[in-house]
Amino acid sequence: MAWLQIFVVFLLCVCSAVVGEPCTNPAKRRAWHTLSNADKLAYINAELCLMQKPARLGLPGAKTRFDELQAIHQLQAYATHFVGSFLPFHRLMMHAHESALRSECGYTGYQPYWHEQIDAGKFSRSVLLDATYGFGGDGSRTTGCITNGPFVNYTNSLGPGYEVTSHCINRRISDLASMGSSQAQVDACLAMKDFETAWPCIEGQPHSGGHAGVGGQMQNGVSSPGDPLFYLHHTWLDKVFWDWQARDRAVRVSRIAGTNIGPDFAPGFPPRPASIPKPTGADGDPGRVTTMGHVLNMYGNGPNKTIADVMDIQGDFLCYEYVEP
Ligand SMILES: *[C@@H]1O[C@H](CO)[C@@H](O)[C@H](O)[C@H]1NC(C)=O
Ligand SMILES: *[C@@H]1O[C@H](CO)[C@@H](O)[C@H](O)[C@H]1NC(C)=O
Ligand SMILES: [Cu+2]
Repeated sequence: MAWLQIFVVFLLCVCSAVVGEPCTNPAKRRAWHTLSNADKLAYINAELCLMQKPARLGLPGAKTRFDELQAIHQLQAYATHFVGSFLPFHRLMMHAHESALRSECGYTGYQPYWHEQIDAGKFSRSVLLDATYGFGGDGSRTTGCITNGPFVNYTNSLGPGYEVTSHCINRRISDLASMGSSQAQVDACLAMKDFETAWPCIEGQPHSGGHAGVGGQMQNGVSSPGDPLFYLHHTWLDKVFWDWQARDRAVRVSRIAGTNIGPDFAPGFPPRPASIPKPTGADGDPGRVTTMGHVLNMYGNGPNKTIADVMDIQGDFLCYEYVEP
């Protein structure tokens, strides 16, 4: 009977290779507020490493690997906001960033998130803006440039908006605007019953709370990933999305909706120049509605995936969980 056992083991191996490894040991994404100083520095140093690595994908204007990740967003801002793919797209982008930190810069942790409820209404006093164990503080009132912290000398090549210019990381913190990230705003979205209402709720406030609360480039709908805080903000937003999905998991990982054609112009989004193609909505969808087969384009920063691939954060492709702060 030994041959039968060997055959069964062989079949199991082949089958699990075909369907992918099940997510049995999800990576832990933690709140920045709960990280040790050593963990914070490990993350910051990995980001600085991406800022020092030369670009390799040939994307317009990008000089570093950090810029190339920003380019994913700059090149398709109108195709990925105000559309059904908004949340899955940013989920995959966070994964591409986390993977780059790990595979190219020796980072052994996972993407942390900014639990913004803690700081809502008082972003200016957030520990995330610490000059030593954080991302540096507010912009100068004269130049807009951040004046301290580990990223003070970074010359960003993309932005503002669609422009390709050399500039500092700039901010203009607004405690008032950061109220949009409050627990009450989050709870209002978590209470939504279907994707059609949960997605625009999440994309409105809390999404805008983090962007407008930080201000400067973070408030630019096109070039916002030029501020490294973008990744902490959007990973938190991904947590809000997941917390909503987890309330009715089987249904909410298997259904998507919403238009796949964004507006021609949106507040906070500079007008799309002729060099950037108008989104056609044709990325794998048969019609005008976002479907599970919709392709999320990472422009070579990690693999393209479909929405179906990323709807479950503990599925065949993604494998992580959010640790509550
Ligand atoms: C930024 O550049 C200045 C001037 O060269 C230097 O003194 C400072 O240490 C640099 N700061 C960082 C965080 O790299
Ligand atoms: C990713 O998707 C875009 C748009 O569908 C496509 O042009 C590109 O070739 C794809 N990239 C890869 C690596 O498959
Ligand atoms: Cu975005």
